[in-house]
Amino acid sequence: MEQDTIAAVATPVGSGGIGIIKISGRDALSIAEAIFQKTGNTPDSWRTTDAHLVAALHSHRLYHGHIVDPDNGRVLDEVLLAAMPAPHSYTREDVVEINTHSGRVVLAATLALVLKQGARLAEPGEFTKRAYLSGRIDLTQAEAVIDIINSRTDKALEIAASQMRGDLKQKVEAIRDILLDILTEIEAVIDFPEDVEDIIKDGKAVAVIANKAIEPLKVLIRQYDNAHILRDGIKMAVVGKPNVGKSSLMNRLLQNDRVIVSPIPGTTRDLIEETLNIRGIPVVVADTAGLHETDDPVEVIGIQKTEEYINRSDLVLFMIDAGEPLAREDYRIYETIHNKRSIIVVNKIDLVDKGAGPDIPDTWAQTPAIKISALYGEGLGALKDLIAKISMGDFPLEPENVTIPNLRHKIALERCLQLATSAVEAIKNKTPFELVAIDVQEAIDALGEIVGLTTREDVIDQIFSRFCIGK
Ligand SMILES: Nc1nc2c(ncn2[C@@H]2O[C@H](COP(=O)(O)OP(=O)(O)OP(=O)(O)O)[C@@H](O)[C@H]2O)c(=O)[nH]1
Ligand SMILES: [Mg+2]
Repeated sequence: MEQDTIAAVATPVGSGGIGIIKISGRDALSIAEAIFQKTGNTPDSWRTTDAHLVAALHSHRLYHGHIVDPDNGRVLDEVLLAAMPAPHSYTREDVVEINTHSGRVVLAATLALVLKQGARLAEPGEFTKRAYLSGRIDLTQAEAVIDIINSRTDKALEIAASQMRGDLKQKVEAIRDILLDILTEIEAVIDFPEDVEDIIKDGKAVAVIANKAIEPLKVLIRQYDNAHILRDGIKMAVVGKPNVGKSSLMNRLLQNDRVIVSPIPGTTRDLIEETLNIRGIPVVVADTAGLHETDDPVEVIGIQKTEEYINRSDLVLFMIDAGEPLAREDYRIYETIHNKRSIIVVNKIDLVDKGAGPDIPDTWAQTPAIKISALYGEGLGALKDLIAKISMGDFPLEPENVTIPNLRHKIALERCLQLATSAVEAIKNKTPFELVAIDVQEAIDALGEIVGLTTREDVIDQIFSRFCIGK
């Protein structure tokens, strides 16, 4: 596949030690030749040899030299350059990487020079898309690249790294191969009914589909259900009436004084969001404005925002004061949150005798409750455990448990499961094999969507649009 040549700055914007410009495509090496002056050679000496720069540079080595504008001889920067000729590169095309100093101007000037030599600016994710289109990686591995970049916890990184190694791809392909074999058998039966191998007729096919397709599909779907929050995270809101200690808890969880805490009710007026890692789960936690009746227009806006946020949250920490009887506001807040996954957090237990606290109505019993002191940090470990348990159940976080499909994969796995199940039923019911074959073919296609064999163009575009430029 001969593609045009793309280039981009691959490192984040800003000042730093090095910035990298990546070039990929058929002109990558000649562009490098035009603008790179290798140390130890005058430009003339290596241009007079009839060897191309490609031949002059060993692949996958870093060469020291300068970027020089061929039009006017202006030296832009002292750099290290690596040439990675096809097919041994990220994209499987000719790739050149130039390590310049990292500054906005030097990177922009070097990139402009590269573009002037005929490359075009890469689109977001285009290098990885080329790696996928060239067949070096499948779609799950391409998705893992973005997951690695976006990982917010070690566990999320572990999941993404496993996917990048191809663990999910292999599991999906193994199931797909089984279904392909079955399809071949079924087609043989359709074409040559008299020579039928017994595999279909005596029920062996049913067992093969059940054990080698349906079972592993169920395992993968279960992995998603149990553990997808390790990669996707959860949104958690801390709500309660004014002054119960919501901001104090937020600061405790973040281990710094991010939010203003004061004895004045109504201190927090805006919604404050931060990301933290609770037992390996990326949690976006929001401290909210205390919920109560007020005429203050700024507080009113804060309260509206809180109510919207509650709707979007996966988990709500409903905080009450250990030292005070429940107020009308508490009952009203419970009404808003009782249908959500929530935890009643009884705060300020340092102010009351051990075991004491407000009388919690029996009707609230369905919601787990925990006692803490946000001020002194008491009960925080137990609260984190409870957050993790409510979010993940008892799912074990063992290293072998890191093949976790994403939502896109899960939807395809479920469709495959449903079709495979219906194929089994059809075989058992002696449905004509032509019809069984349709189910099996569609089940195969569902798996093909995961790895990128039968994925719709717009879905592929959408996946790569999540990337940054230069990846
Ligand atoms: N004794 C005691 N005081 C606490 C505890 N948690 C918070 N406080 C105090 O309670 C007061 C209010 O705390 P905040 O964290 O600002 O409460 P809030 O719920 O964010 O209040 P608003 O933003 O006004 O809704 C502060 O004086 C805190 O120091 C606790 O566990 N024990
Ligand atoms: Mg507050």
